[in-house]
Order: sequence, then structure tokens, then C-alpha cells
Amino acid sequence: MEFPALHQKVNDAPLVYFDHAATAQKPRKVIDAMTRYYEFDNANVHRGVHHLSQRATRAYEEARMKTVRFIGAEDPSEVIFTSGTTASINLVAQSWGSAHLQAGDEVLVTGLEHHANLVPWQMICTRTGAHLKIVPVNDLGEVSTESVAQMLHSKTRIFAFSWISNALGTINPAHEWVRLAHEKGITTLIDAAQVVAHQPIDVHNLGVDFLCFSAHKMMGPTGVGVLYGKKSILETLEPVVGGGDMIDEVTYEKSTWADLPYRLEAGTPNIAGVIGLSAAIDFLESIGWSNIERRESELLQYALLKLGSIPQIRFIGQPNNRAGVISFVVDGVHPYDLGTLLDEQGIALRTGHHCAQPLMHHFGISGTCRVSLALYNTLEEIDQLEKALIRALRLMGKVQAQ
Ligand code: C6P
Repeated sequence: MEFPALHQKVNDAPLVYFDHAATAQKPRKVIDAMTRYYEFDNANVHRGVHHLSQRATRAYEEARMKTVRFIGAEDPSEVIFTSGTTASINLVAQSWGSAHLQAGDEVLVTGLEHHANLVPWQMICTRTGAHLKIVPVNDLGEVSTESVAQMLHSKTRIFAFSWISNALGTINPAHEWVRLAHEKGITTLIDAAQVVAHQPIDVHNLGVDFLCFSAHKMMGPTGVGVLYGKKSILETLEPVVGGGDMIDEVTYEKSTWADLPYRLEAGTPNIAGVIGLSAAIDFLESIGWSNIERRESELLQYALLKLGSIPQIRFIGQPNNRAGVISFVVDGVHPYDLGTLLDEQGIALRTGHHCAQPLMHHFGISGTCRVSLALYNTLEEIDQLEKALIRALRLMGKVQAQ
């Protein structure tokens, strides 16, 4: 029972979970680590001399050190715990953006972005008079490096892009894009929400300025995430949230700030969540990246083959470099209806615009059905998906009954 939630029936059928990209299922070890904290160590961090508070603080800061190592950062002050990718990107957009953007500047993102890496930039651009520019997507669901290179120019202040698209699975050449931007002195941010459970991240090797991810997509809990930033840049950021734990000295008139990382972590943090994140790192590392990558690639190839053999299915996006995400539509069928018929057979996948409405508009659709794979999926489950899809299509009159 490594993943307790997977051992259940839904609508009288064994649950098959293909919605990893929305949120991953949690291994027993993650659940236990969080329960243990609440049962034995529950106390606030950085505030008490008493035993429990010290234990909680130690676990919280050990989790930070583990995260530093996990992503190849250099210093604990470079890892800020947030509530997730969305909060991390908003923090950079608000704090870095307020200090560095002015009228006429450009912020560059790609046409593949999740709303979390689009809306915060729209908001800060509106406030500062900067312009948001979008690197176009082609019909395969890819963004070409030539287009990126062309659009990075003297007015661009930051290039913020997703490493892996949540809607299509496109893997972008993150190393190359960071290098191109830095050659022109442009700051970089990577949205790594869909990367963190699937391949190793080394921020030092990437050279990126900011990188964001959420614990819940890497089999950790919801409500906790990370903002990585180069120390030299984070040191220049003004906090956007004020309160407890982020101050050095407070008078009725004014306040001074604590050192990093606390300056950017106002209020009681999600202590149990951070402990769960730490357990999720242990879990992924105990399996090993080569095993994870081999397994997911095998599942992806098999799923592409099986779904590709159903003539009614039209893939949306056919990127040459793809992670374990497959988006598709059946012409004349609403993704929601197909998702409902699959759910009736115990199969969980996501339907809709996947928080990437502009990308859906690019393809002239309102949404897709999205299969997202993880190491706990099996080839047999993909066979079940194929059967369930054919059954659903038959029910909708899209396949002749035999
Ligand atoms: N994508 C999906 O079903 P939060 O919600 O803050 O943990 O993550 C936001 C986010 C940012 N960037 C990318 C690339 C993402 O995939 C997500 C979350 C989920 O695709 C939920 S919308």
C-alpha cells in the first residue's frame, strides 16, 4: 500500500489515476511524516525555546537543507518556502517586477504558459507600464529557440517560461533558453511545476535566476512550494507580505527586515507541508531518477501507441520532446462528456482548458482530455484506458457497435 489512495474502487471499478499533472498521489511515507509531526512535534517554528518548538524548527530547517541539495542550490538562503508555484511566481512578479520594470520595458513568456506564469506578469505590467510579449507556439505545440532568440532583445527585462507544459507535455530546452537570455543580460525564471517529479533539477548547472515548483506535484502535500532565487538577487527583493518572522526590529513607526530566507516567509509557515515535502524528496530519491525516467518514458510510448491507434482521437500538440502528458480531443464530443464516461469506468483524467486558455484558443478548442502519467501507473492501466475510451466512444455513437 505504498500509495493508499490508489487502492480503491470508483464507480465499482478499480481506480486508475491519470491526473498526476494536476496533483500526484501521496506515498504512505509522506502521509506518515506529516501525521508524525502533528502527533508528536506540533509546535510553531523559530519562536519557542520549548522542546517541541525546537524539534519542529529542526525538522523545518532540515527540510530546507534537503531542498537546497535536491535542486543543486548553494545556500539555504536561496530556498524560500511558499504556498506553491503560483505564490512563488507572484512573489517574483510583485517584488522583482516593482523594482525592475518601467514603462516601455518588456516581459517575455511563451504561448505555452499556465495562467500562473501569465496572469501575475499581466498584473505587474499593467501597474508598471511594461509590455508582455508572447513567444508564439507552432502547431506541434512547440516554441522554437529561433523565435525565443529573436524576441529576447534590449528592452526585455525578464524571460519567464515553463520548462514542461502542463497542457501538452512539451519539454522546452531550458538550459539553452537561460543561456540565450543571460548572454543579453536578461533575468530568467523557470516554472518547474511539471518537472520536479520527473527529472532532476540542478539550478547551479542551469544558471537560472529564479525557479518555482509545488510539493503536491512531486507526491508531497498541497499548500507548499518553493521559490529558488540566486542569493545575490533575492537579497535585493523587498518583501511583499509583512508580519511575524520576517522582521528584524519593529517600532510603531517602521520595521527592518530579517535576513534571507525568513524575510520572504512572513507568518506561520506550512510546517507540516514542508515536512511532507522533505519526505517526498526522500521518496523520489529512494526510487532514483534513472528508474523514474525509464519507467515514465516506457509508459508514455505505450500510451501514445495505444491512444494513437484509436482513429477518433486527435492529439493536441505533437511535440518532439515530450514528458508524460498527452492531450487529445474527439471531434464533436465535449471533453467533459468523455471525461465523465471514463470516470464512470474508474478512470481519472483531467478535462478542460488546464489553466492554459490562450493555448487552447491557439488550437481553436475550448479544452482537451489530458492523460498525465506517473511512475505508479502500469501498462495494464493504459490498456484499461484504451478499452474504456472505445466503450465511451461507442456509447456516444462514435464507434459502430460490433
Ligand atoms: N497545474 C494542472 O492540472 P500550483 O497550483 O500553484 O501548485 O501550480 C500552478 C502551476 C504552475 N505551472 C504549471 C506548469 C502547472 O502545471 C501548474 C499547476 C495543474 O495542470 C493544476 S491547474
